[in-house]
Amino acid sequence: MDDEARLVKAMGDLEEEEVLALVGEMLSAGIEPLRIIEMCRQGFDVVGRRYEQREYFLSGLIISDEIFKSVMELLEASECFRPSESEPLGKVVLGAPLGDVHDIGKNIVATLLHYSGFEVVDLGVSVKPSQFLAAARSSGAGVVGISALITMAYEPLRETVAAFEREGLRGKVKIMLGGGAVSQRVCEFAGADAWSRDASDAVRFARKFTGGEE
Ligand code: B12
Repeated sequence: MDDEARLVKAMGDLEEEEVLALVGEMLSAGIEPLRIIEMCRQGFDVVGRRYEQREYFLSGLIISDEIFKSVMELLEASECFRPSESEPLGKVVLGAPLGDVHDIGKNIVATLLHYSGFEVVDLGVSVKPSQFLAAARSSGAGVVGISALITMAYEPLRETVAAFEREGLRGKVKIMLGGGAVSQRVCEFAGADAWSRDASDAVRFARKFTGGEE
């Protein structure tokens, strides 16, 4: 088994020491932090499946969150994320939809956007449509990113896009979706402009939506 497969397995098995040792080794070997994050994400999928099969309980989900926080601390301490020195590229409002408290993916997206030169207005989790609207208005952001992990959030996603429509802001504000619960169908259902389950696409979309190069 190679290091990447071992990392997915260790994350799935909730073996914190093993996860951190592997991440340390991979960083020393020059593996891209986004690749490390992707392996952890796959490990989270294993945790999610085991939770569905009742092999893990809520505590398993909580432990996976704790382990990943330590991974992010290691990544940040290694200074692999470097601040952009350019002028701010634009503003992005970010949040998880109403009813959804998952924020790991959203925080990764916030970090990448920030280090790519965007100003991020992070509204946190369980954000009401009216809060997305108010933040986009007051900040003048041209992009809203919503990170959805649970199916219960589909309706709030649609309501959020509808609220921008109703207020006549759809021409000025692009809405991108991400997170484990989104897909092309969900994007169409909600009426959003783009979707992805890859954090780096958030930067690509934001560049495109603010008139820059993808
Ligand atoms: C950790 C976890 C938790 C933690 C979350 C901690 C936290 N601070 O976020 C806690 C313990 C709080 C939790 C709670 C619950 N959870 Co939970 N949780 C998970 C788990 C294991 C991992 C989620 C995760 O962080 N993945 C890793 C990140 C990195 O992935 P990601 O979010 O998809 O983000 C990536 C991309 O999608 C992309 N991205 C993310 N956002 C955006 C945004 C944009 C714009 C773009 C472009 C890209 C992008 O970038 C990221 C990096 O690539 C998942 C299982 C899974 N397979 O994901 C279940 C899961 C999401 N949870 C689930 C459930 C059921 C719950 C609970 C209801 C459990 C309960 N009984 O209370 C509660 C929900 C509470 C609520 N109302 O939201 C279900 C949801 C099922 C469903 N279909 O709705 C899942 C799928 C588990 C399962 N298979 O059953 N959970």
